[in-house]
Amino acid sequence: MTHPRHTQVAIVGAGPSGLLLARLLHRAGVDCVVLESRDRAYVEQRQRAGILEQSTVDTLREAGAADRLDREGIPHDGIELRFDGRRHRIDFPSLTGGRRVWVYAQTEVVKDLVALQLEDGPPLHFDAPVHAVEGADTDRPVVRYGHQGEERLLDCDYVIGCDGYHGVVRRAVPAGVMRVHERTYPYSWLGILADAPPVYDELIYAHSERGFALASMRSPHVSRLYLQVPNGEDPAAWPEEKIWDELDLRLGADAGWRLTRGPVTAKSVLPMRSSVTEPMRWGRVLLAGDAAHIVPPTGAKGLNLAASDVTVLAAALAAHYGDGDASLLDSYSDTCLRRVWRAEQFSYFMTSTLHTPTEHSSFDTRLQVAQLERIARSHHAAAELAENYTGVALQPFALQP
Ligand code: RFL
Ligand code: PHB
Repeated sequence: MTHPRHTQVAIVGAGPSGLLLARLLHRAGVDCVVLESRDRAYVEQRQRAGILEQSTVDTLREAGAADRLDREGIPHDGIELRFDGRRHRIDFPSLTGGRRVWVYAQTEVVKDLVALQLEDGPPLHFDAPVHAVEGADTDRPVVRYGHQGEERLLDCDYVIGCDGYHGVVRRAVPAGVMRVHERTYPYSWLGILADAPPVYDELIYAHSERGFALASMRSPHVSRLYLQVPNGEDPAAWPEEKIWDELDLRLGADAGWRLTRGPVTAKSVLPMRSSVTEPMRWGRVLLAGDAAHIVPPTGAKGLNLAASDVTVLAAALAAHYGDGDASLLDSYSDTCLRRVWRAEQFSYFMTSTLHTPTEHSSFDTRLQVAQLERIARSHHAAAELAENYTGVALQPFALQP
């Protein structure tokens, strides 16, 4: 593939946000190039999210990237909460007027988008780390990147930072322009992938005095399971038997309840963080997805927020190039941040309600159980959770007050 020297939109990062933005722009007739620092196999195999909201599925369909999702994605109409030795199911459709979510792994979304992009463009370059963005305060920023042992330059009208939490694009913005609001948590997740059938046909979020546990899935034969562990935990401290025993203890609502065990094929420890950078735009530099905000994974929101940002951004760039209307670009940051803060609040709520604080007292635990009881007994409290989990509708948030 030849390397263009100019494009309308330079997209840095080929995670879900960069890839989806590229598809949406391509369909809208806007010219773009995607630069990704890692190789294709790495990007396609990175284990991450598993839950797609309806609006994310709709955007993937709009982008022409949902054929396999429509065949293989598993619709879920609820989740189960386990606490205090009890089980309580949250039924999404009846609480939200028909909304649901899909189990379809981020790895598969990324594979589908990469395949489409390599088939019919726009250009996507792997092993092309961006080193710097120059002239970000001019009308013609330049992206400096490495590829095949050479330093290359790409001129563009706009640079989009889809380069994740440790990305470089935001470094082009002078200090003090963007403000970062951040919180870290005193615990992490140990996540495993196992060749074992899921224990239940929906996700289980379990509160336990031993710590939080989550039972998710990737397919009818593969389970994705998480355990709360202290920060800095070494995955080697968790041999397979210990992981399964602990999952049984934390997830088990009934005596004798057991997970079906199987070989563990991946194991890692994931720290948790909440972070929002605002505004998400400075002149011709715009941030999207994890480059602009991070949520702890308990609310399953990260990938969905990334999809929502780029849906807004693609429409804004299409309006700008199509009929010279810059108003959507001007409101991009405000439009996205309303939804981002809603998701931040929900993710914080799910995290702090379900995890055992490191220095917890029995009082804290009883408060958490009282909150979970409230969700189990009140239609309003359950509907609040279900609405947030299935995704706040984009449209009302796109309207100006
Ligand atoms: P990504 O996926 O981090 O992609 C950024 C890309 O940028 C590249 N890059 C560069 N490329 C060129 N030059 C540079 N200088 C570059 N620097 C970086 C990187 O290599 C990478 O390819 O960000 P993006 O696209 O914004 O996507 C965000 C999502 O990946 C993330 O929010 C979700 O995975 C979060 N998340 C979940 N979200 C959900 O909606 N539902 C879930 O169920 C869910 N579960 C999760 C999750 C995240 C997790 N982890 C690992 C934090 C579960 C976990 C365990
Ligand atoms: C996952 O399947 O990886 C997953 C599901 C729900 C979450 C987090 C992760 O809240």
